[in-house]
Amino acid sequence: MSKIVTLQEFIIDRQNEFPFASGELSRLLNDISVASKIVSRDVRKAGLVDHILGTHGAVNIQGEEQQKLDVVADNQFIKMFENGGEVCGIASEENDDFVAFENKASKKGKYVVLFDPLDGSSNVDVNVSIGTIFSIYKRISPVGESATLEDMLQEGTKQIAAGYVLYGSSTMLVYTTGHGVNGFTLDPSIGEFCLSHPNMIMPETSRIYSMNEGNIDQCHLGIQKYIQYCQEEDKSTGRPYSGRYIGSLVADFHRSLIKGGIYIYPATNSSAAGKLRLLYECNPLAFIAEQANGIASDGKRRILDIKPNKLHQRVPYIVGSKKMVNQVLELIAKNDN
Ligand code: P6P
Repeated sequence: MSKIVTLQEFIIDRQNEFPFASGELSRLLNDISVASKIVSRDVRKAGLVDHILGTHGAVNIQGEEQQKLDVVADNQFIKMFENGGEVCGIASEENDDFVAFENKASKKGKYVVLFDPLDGSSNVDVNVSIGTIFSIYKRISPVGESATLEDMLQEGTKQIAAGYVLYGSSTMLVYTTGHGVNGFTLDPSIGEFCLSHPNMIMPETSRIYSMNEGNIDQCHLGIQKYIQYCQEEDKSTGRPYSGRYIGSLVADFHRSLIKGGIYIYPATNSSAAGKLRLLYECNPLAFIAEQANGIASDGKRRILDIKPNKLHQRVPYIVGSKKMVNQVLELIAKNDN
């Protein structure tokens, strides 16, 4: 049995990857792991709360209103960041505008965090995996002042770190700081994230594609042709492939990271920019994908190169195994009218 390596040990051991690191990023990553454990606990009891102890909107015995789980998660992460002293401001799916922390210690924080506190939260009701996604940037605004919108609207290539927490059959935290991707599984009996998936690499190809095919008639002809290709029978290329769509981005992405595959959320007639958000869904997962030898594109551009202009900006999203994504990009280029 190999030695257990906790996330805390791993972060400290890797601290020397940052020549000028004086521990702030290590502390920030640790803060995220602590908040994730608390959210994991709340997610695990959601079914009980919603069906036995009172649903959202109900008033509990203390006279407090039962909050939706994504609001609870959002508040948990914001509280952790605001009190941690490393973060000067945040942007989150749950907040229309960004939040600049005005306490003296936070204003000295070097980082901003953009996150989706509980992506896929509508799946809680049907007990399907959900996740937290986060992205960390160095601030642009001067240390000591309030965070600005400019701090939040940076290209994905500027990310210092990115990761996700998957609240699935087990709770896993997967992250990168630009030096590869590593996965940690929460051992609830000791309350520690333990290194379970070192040096994660996405297989170059796979027989799994992931898309809400209800959108198939509304998307680019090149994507339609790719899905047809996946569904045709051709034993020499292992087709037909398998369609797997959980409807929870973190879970669908994680499967692609482990087994290979492609996830597509295209532009549709009803949503010209697609559904997924660039800043706190697509960019962090794109950083992880590229660090694991995968690709992330909007169909024309590398996701990480896109200059954001709005906090909640949406982009079409094609992410996964290198050979599969490149095949889709070729079909899009070939069928561009
Ligand atoms: P649809 C969840 O709402 C989410 O943002 C992602 O987690 C998921 O992949 C996608 O939307 C599902 O969207 O339109 O297929 O229900």
